[in-house]
Amino acid sequence: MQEVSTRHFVIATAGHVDHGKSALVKALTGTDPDRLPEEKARKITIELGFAELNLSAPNGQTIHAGIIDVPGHEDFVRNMIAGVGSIDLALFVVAADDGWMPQTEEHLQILTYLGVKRAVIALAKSDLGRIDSATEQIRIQLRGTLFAESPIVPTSIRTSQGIENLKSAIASELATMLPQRDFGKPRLLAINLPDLSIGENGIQRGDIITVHSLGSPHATIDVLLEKSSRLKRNSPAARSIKNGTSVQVHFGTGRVAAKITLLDQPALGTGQSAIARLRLDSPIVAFAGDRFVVRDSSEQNTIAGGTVLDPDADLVNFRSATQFQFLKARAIALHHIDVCLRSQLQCDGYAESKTLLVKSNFGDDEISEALSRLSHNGEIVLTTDITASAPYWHDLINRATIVIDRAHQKNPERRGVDLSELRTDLKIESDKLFNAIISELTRNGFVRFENQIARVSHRPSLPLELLSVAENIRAALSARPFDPPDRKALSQGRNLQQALRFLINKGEIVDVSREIVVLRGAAEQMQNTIADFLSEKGSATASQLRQKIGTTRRVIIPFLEYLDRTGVTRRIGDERVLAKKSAAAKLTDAARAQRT
Ligand SMILES: Nc1nc2c(ncn2[C@@H]2O[C@H](COP(=O)(O)OP(=O)(O)OP(=O)(O)O)[C@@H](O)[C@H]2O)c(=O)[nH]1
Ligand SMILES: [Mg+2]
Repeated sequence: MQEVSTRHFVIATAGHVDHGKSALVKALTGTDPDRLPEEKARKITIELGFAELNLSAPNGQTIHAGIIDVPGHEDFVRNMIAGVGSIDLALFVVAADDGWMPQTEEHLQILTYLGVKRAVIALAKSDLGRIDSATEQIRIQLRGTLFAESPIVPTSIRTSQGIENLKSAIASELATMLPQRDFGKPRLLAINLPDLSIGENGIQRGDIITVHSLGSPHATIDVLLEKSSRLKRNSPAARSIKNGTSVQVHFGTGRVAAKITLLDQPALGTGQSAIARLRLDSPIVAFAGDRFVVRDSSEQNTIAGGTVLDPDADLVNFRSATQFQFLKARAIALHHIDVCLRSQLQCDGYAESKTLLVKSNFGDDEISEALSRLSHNGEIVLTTDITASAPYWHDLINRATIVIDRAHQKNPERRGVDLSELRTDLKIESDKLFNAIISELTRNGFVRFENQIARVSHRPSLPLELLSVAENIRAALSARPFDPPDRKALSQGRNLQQALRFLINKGEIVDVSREIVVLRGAAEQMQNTIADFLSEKGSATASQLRQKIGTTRRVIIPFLEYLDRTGVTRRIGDERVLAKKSAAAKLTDAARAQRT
């Protein structure tokens, strides 16, 4: 037996006040969506109402649709907008006796701004008007809109005419649609959480509950604004939007006051679109691609709509060339994931991979699929944490290579370049980016030791002019190997310092302390003498060890501290003993000696 699954959709009504929306919802579902006493008394819808409709589609599918019934009255457009924010299908109601009316028009524009693409039109009260002429009028009004081809179904709740037709029209439309994808980024609008406080300090209508990983809310967002070409000339709603215009912006079920700044044109007239910055009175969590409706500040007219291009514009200069490019690119193809990724990486050069398009309507799978495709094409570079545009990345790698090569040339005696120096030269702020660059370098011909990096092939060597300097240092140290001159005397001037650093790095000279350096051979002799003495006596004072070696206090104290640090000896009060490790080593030596 073939399994039949139920598909779920959301429908909202739309249309002028009193045109029969709620009556139609009741006729379709049996549920009266007007619940409030005030609604019953005034015979008008105020708040959103809800009902459920179960249908079977022509292909046998069962369909479950939640219906949101919206108010038509001009005073409640705000509630209407909240109802139609993320629906699959509009049930657009026009009364046959009244025909096309102001809120029929306003609701059509709102549905368009919000990206609703499908509708079924009910020609309600068909018992009261002339079906032919009303249908003709509606077709003319819908010309050039997304609903131009939508079915128009005459209905009457008085005669029950057309109710079944309307059900099948809705079922046919929904049967051909994919339900909205769940892209794994919840932003709830209606929720039932009895423990939450409601009101001024708690949550309010329009507040968004979301998951932390989607990032923080922002009060500056960059958008594409559009003003419908349908607005009647000389009507208040048709007035151009200028820089600094104060408006009410309706996002989802919420509303926030905002000021508009236009990017590259003085005003936005009917039929035009423009990139704009919205400075919101309070921050919101918006996603790139989110659509919204703009009403004038007094909430009399719907004056524009728009799409979010950059939901995190707080720290970005609106008029910088990079942001301009970024917004232009996104404005053209916001639904195209490659365009969105490219535009961001072209603008920022790189991003932490896990933050890329987090605030967008693309799902995680879609994003990682696109990233691997673009990386396969060579457009971007993916590392564990970082995604970078390929030119940006290769430029950094090239510059790093140049910095390191120059440093090797300039200071061939040095082992490599300090990472901090390299980072400053490359002007990299992000730890993650810098680490990614370093690991890329170490996979390709470079080696890192502690806090330095060098070419694998780099062999530190003294430049000619330092050879004699190094010779002088060797001579000075070997004159009295156990009582060498002060380190200060060996590091006066850049040449001495460089040569000394080279000999230390090379291992010829041991860096005992800030005051003392000794030749490696001398250091080994001193260490052996001390170890033998301690292994024989168990412990000894610094003074005994100094006499044993024949050196001075100036040298023995730092040298013993050096042995403590390197795990050869351990200090107990005024005495030194062999550290466990070296004592054990001595024992094995002794055992070995006995055996042979
Ligand atoms: N003759 C006739 N009257 C209808 C029909 N449908 C609705 N009405 C009447 O029209 C009036 C308004 O109907 P509602 O369903 O409340 O209209 P509405 O569009 O929901 O109104 P709002 O929600 O306030 O915008 C009511 O008195 C209904 O009885 C119909 O098919 N024929
Ligand atoms: Mg109603």
